[in-house]
Amino acid sequence: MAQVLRDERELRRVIGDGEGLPDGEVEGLEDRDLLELYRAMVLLRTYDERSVVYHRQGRIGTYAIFWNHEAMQAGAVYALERDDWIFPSYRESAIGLLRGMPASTILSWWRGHPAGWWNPLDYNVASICVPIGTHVPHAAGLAWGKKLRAERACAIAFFGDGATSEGSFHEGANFAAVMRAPAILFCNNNGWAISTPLSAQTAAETLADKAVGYGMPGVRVDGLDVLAVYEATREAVERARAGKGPTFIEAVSYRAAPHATADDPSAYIDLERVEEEKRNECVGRYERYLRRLGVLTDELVEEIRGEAQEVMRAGIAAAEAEPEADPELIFENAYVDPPPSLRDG
Ligand SMILES: Cc1ncc(C[n+]2csc(CCOP(=O)(O)OP(=O)(O)O)c2C)c(N)n1
Ligand SMILES: [Mg+2]
Repeated sequence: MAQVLRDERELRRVIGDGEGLPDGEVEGLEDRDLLELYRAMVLLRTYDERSVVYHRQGRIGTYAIFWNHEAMQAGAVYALERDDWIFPSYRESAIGLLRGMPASTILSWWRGHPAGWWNPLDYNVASICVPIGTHVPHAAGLAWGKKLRAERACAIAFFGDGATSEGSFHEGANFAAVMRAPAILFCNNNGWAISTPLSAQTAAETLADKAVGYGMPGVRVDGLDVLAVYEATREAVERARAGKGPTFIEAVSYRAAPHATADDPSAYIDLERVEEEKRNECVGRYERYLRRLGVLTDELVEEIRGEAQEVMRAGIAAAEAEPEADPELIFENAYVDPPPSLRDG
């Protein structure tokens, strides 16, 4: 198995291209696991594509698209156990689906409805974090707590390339490393922080280089290769459980969708590159790998897609069946002494 290198520069890759680039495999994964990973990716892809449609129909609010991030999310979560904690950013809003959270809960979150807030203990999935990077110290602290209690669990925080410029990222990374907390800092480097390109984000050669300064290993993986992501995360989890502290994983991609439904990237992005990324998108790439292995058939693809579509149909119906929320809730607990404009309004 590949080692976690201190300064691994090449992107780790397992899936080939069916031509010159050979397919690899991950030790310990059976056909059943390979299909579970596929099922998870299709569920996330379906959630994402349906959400964009629901947004256009006015059925959910602004939505942060994660199209082509499915390999990072599904691969990393598959390397965890149920007791391990996940700290998502808005880009991983639907990651709870992989822990059995109903789609209606997440759709309600994007509808701004109170039914969209869950008890993190029910799924070991923390609240979706919208402020950039503020959940990194939370994940580090929770992981440290697990260590103090001599529990086996670890914590993973997902954040973007832009988050690595935020103070809380640095505080969380330093704290996790000094405390040797069983934490995984998973950076989805999609090359953009809204319209800010990576070149304006950092002068470092790679984001994984930042790990060295904190004394933790940094790994770089192809973020569109679900098996490489899985393997790198599994190694990070093993390190965490062995008391060796945190790992920084930089999963590299190029954002192929708008930042969110309110964004028009044609004003700033390299559109040719986007088209190229779309042709090599992660679900199709994994599907072709599984077909080359003879693990996936047309019937199975249809069945898995059909199941995911049904989850979404049921999810939006349940979210829309929620009674309307009381607008007063917005102000409850917000003020000890409400200003007159609110009190008398
Ligand atoms: C503390 C904070 N500052 C600014 C913002 C506004 N904002 C929302 S998304 C975003 C870009 C983040 O980019 P990145 O970390 O690369 O994540 P990505 O959206 O690419 O997944 C910014 C600056 C915010 N949400 N929180
Ligand atoms: Mg980004």
